[in-house]
Amino acid sequence: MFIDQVKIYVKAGDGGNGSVSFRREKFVPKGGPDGGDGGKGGDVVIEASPQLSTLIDLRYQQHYKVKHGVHGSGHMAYGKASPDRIIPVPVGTLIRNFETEEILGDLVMAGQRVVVAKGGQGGRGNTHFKSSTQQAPLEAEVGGIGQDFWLTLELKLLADVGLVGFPNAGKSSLMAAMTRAHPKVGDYPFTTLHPNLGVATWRGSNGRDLHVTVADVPGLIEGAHEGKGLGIQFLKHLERTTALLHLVDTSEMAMGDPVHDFEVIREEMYRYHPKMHDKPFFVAATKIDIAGNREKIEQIQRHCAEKEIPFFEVSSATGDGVTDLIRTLSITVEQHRNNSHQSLDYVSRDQSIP
Ligand SMILES: Nc1nc2c(ncn2[C@@H]2O[C@H](COP(=O)(O)OP(=O)(O)OP(=O)(O)O)[C@@H](O)[C@H]2O)c(=O)[nH]1
Ligand SMILES: [Mg+2]
Repeated sequence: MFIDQVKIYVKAGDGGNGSVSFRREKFVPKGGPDGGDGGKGGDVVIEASPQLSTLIDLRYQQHYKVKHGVHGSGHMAYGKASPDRIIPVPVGTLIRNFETEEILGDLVMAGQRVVVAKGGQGGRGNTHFKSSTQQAPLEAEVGGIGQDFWLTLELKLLADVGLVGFPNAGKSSLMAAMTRAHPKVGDYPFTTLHPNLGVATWRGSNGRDLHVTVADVPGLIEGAHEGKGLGIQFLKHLERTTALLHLVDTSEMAMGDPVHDFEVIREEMYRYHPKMHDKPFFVAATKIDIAGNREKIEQIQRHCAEKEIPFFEVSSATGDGVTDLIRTLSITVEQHRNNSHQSLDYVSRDQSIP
């Protein structure tokens, strides 16, 4: 299973100290206490951002410290609180206390937040310590200490696009053609035993790179939703993906009928959970360099046209069609990310999957 893991140190802000001060006014010989309170120290907050797809930034910056709150001062001046420090992480990040291994949060939703270290309270100024017996208190509190911890952050498989299909359909080969990942490819079913993640990049028309995380999971077979083959365990990994790309082997050597193969896998996903059919969905005919008379390509293409499913044809061996596919997937994923309302909607639906 893919896990991107980092260890970071967080330290929330200490509270500002309360002030010891007395009023000094003309014609008022003994002014009372007027020391203000210190400001609260900022918290450290971790927030799931749909813009991020890896924890790589946190590998480069390991320490996150928040400034202390401003100290109180005379004339009842309260110190300002120091601002919270927000650390953005990808959706799918699990946060643990490094020492106790206690889970502090599992950020599965864009915008979801968890306070991982609380800032100290501001100390009270000497105005609070005035009493009938003590008219001129020399006492004030120091600010509370901000919490500090070492944390481990783990990114669980939460890809943008999941590759689905029968064993040997060419998923890992396509993954290798679209990304820099090097998954194992083999001329036999169930070559892939664990999901692999890779990142496909598309340079948008504005010159900005769009990154799409692709998950290559073990092949599915009939009965997968009941746990047949490597089955259910990996359907689970596809739950949280934005879009699905279904690969159908259209080479001359492929054993089955492409339309039948396609419907079997589509049905497995539906039976696993009907909401799997609500995701943006694409079909790609694979291995078109060895498709012979193209009969299988045309069969599945007609079927997709009838069902209004976007259809592509690719060869991972020659690279034909791969760029076009990356472009479409990137645009779809980007639209999804920009639509945070939709993204929240997705996750809440995903959470309802048992
Ligand atoms: N000629 C040709 N062969 C391909 C192409 N894509 C995949 N293959 C071959 O098809 C076989 C299966 O490819 P994989 O990428 O391992 O298929 P998979 O879907 O990942 O298979 P599992 O992991 O077992 O489910 C390998 O022998 C590949 O070399 C292609 O575009 N052209
Ligand atoms: Mg594979």
